[in-house]
Amino acid sequence: MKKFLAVVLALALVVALGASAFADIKVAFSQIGQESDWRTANTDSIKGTIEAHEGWELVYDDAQQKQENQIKALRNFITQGVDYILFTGVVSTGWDEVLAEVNEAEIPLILVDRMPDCADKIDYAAAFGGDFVEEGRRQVAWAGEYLKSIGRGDEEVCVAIMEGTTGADAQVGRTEGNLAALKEYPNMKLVAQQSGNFTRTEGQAVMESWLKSVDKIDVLIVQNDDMGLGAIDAIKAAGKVPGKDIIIVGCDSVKAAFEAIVAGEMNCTVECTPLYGPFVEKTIEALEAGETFEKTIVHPEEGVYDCVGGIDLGTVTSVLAADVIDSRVY
Ligand code: GZL
Repeated sequence: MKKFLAVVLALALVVALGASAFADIKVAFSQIGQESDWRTANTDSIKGTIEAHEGWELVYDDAQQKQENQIKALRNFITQGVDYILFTGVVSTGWDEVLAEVNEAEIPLILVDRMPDCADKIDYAAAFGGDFVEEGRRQVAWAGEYLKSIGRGDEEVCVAIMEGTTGADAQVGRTEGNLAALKEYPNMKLVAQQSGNFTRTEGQAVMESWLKSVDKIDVLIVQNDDMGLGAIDAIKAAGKVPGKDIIIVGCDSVKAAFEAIVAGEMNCTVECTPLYGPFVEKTIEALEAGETFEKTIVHPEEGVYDCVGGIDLGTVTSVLAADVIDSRVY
């Protein structure tokens, strides 16, 4: 019996090592963490695509939202001699040195999602991300147009902006878009602005503190849906009605946001696709084949989904969340 088990174990080892030994290319991915449903969907899309591709092996690292872990992972990828590195930084600054090391190792770098502020000083093979400024603009514009549609366009309303992770270009861009759009709606007064770090837990905590310290909040702009879901918990615990006493506008368009909108507890979410897998696959295939391609792609800014439908934002008209919730895949 012991001999049999030893043979089975040896065979399993050969199979495991064999798969790695036969991989044509190793694709390393330094992912920020698991802070939101968007991030989970983004990870699943990229990992799923790479792992399903014949001859490709994924080397994955989850940094738990710590920059030092990402820097360690990038150096580890270099030591392993991987063939490609996918990278999205938890914040925009502090990457110059380690990305220069990636360049020195001559490993093609593919920037996904959040861009490092040293992007113009390093070599990268491709970049793919969202138009965060437009997403932020759409959030506030939707609130302004919605207020008009319910006869509150001339009423002075108090607006709170809950920002994402401080220093991430998704936060910087969305804040720029939020503030620029606020100038178009003089009745909307900014009364609070603070980071909820893109997480549900911190979103709830920030909302709890605002409910105690801010006199009045009529509109809550949350730079991702997860913070909005946390805020809903805090608003309900304080005996107020989310979606009515406080209008809530999210971003990401994750399934849980559609469910909150259909339940009347949230009012709108602005789409930002996390489904990067197909872009990553196409780019690596092109690089492997020595083909030329569009180096920087800002993914199409897609829909705005809400509680009413038909809100015209110039670049897009909102769609009733209840009409499309069954077709959502993340
Ligand atoms: C956006 C991405 C943001 C999402 C958040 O491209 O960087 O990070 O909006 C996530 O949900 O945490």
